[in-house]
Amino acid sequence: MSTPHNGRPSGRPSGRLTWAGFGLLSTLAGTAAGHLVASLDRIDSSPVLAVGSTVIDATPTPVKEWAIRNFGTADKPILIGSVMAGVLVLAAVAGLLARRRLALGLALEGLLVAVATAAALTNSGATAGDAVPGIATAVVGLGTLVLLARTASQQASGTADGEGAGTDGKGSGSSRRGVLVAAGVVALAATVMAGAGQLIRNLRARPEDVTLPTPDDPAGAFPDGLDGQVDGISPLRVPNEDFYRVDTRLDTPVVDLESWTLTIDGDVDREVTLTFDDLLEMEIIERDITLTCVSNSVGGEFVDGARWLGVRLTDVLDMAGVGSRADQILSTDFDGMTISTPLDLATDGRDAMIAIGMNGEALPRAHGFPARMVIPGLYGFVSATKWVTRLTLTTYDEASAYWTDRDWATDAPIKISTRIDTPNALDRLPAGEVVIGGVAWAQQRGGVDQVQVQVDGGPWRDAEMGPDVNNDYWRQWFFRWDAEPGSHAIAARAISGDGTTQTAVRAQPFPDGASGIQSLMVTVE
Ligand SMILES: Nc1nc2c(c(=O)[nH]1)N[C@H]1C(S)=C(S)[C@@H](COP(=O)(O)O)O[C@H]1N2
Ligand SMILES: [Mo]
Repeated sequence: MSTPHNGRPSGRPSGRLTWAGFGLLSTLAGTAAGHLVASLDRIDSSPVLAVGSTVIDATPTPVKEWAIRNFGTADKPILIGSVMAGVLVLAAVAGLLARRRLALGLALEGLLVAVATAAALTNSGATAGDAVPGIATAVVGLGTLVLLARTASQQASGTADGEGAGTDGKGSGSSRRGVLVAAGVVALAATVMAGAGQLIRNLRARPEDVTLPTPDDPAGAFPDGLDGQVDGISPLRVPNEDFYRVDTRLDTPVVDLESWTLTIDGDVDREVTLTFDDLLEMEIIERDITLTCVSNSVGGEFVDGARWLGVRLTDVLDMAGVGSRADQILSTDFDGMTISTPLDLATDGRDAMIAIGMNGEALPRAHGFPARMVIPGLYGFVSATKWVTRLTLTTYDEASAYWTDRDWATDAPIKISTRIDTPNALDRLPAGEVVIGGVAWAQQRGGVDQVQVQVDGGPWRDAEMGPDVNNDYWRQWFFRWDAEPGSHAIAARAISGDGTTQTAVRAQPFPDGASGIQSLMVTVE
């Protein structure tokens, strides 16, 4: 294997690829060990996730906007992927440095671990304990690099002594085998550790083990939507696995149900802490509500309707007794992430709730297990705190929340909007009857009364409306269009129950939600 071209001791194998591989493997093994250790306590201190969330938090809002526009919900996998790719390049460099001098490689790997540990320690809510996964990463990562380096040089010197070094850089089968076996063992160990970390997390809390109570105040019978009738239209009720997901997390949080509590504090008569069982004892309500993300662009995917089960937010607040100074509910999730909600809007009689169920199941982990806020009519970033653990009654003067600190609006009612689900932009369609269909929403604006469709800038014509679930729910609609050959522009707008017509004035999502009318081109043949 070895060639002493540049005066290195002949016992040291010179395969650059091999050494780059050592850097990669030792870094992966260290990272997997850190992830495993983090999974035992606080997954956020896992080296990869810690670096990833630090990058997310530090990303300026316009860049985030751009990423969401271009990658949608894939922004996170892309981010983790880029962080990982960058780290792996550096890991390979560390391996190459170690080939020259082991200490150099160790120094670079040590630096990587130090950065990840620093990221974990500066996470919101971090404690000194969050350094432990970093230490595990360092011990396993650096240790593995030393071991691999040693195996390689032993094999190489064994080769030099026994079978003769005269093989001119090719090395013998047995030396390569030794290095390969060592590398294989490390790769296997890394995989097992990463898998074990995931397994441990999954064992901790299982939404499927929760038995949901029957509602004291049930929602009405859910009507049949147009789902079966209009090809390509959004389902009236969106299944949990298809429901849009937007949050700052890189992982799917696993919150322990046994130790989970919800505390109401701040400007209250008495601080109250509720367990999950305490919630089950309260009056349980069931409501059909459509959530909408402020990042949704006109015609976008970040809006869906579901049936929620839970308790009234006002019932929870009343247990603590809200003081007279508060104008904000600052809600905090299990990890210290905060969302602020105007107190007057949350308590004005709308169906604001602490939800524990979604479409007949416990909340999925991705959607806030074991409990989240749901408030009709306000964008999710000021209302829909997932994995919620604390409601602090405070004022906007005293406290600000995650997105407020990033210049998003503080008070953000959902804007009336309509999405065309079918046809798709640039579709080629046969002439004759084409069914145009979609959904529209106007939560807390009296719901959707009417959707209108416009072809080629002509008159606005009424669409046929699907069932009206309630004013906080979206409504399906469709329009039979007699399509003639040529290229056509199709647009749709909604008129809400309070008599407002969806505005044509365009606004970007930042800072308080997109507006405008979706219009798309199709070709009829
Ligand atoms: N803890 C926490 N809750 C959160 C968020 C978050 O990042 N962290 N994102 C909010 C945003 S911006 C939206 S639009 C809704 C989305 O809820 P969903 O992912 O269940 O659709 O959750 C809200 N709740
Ligand atoms: Mo959102």
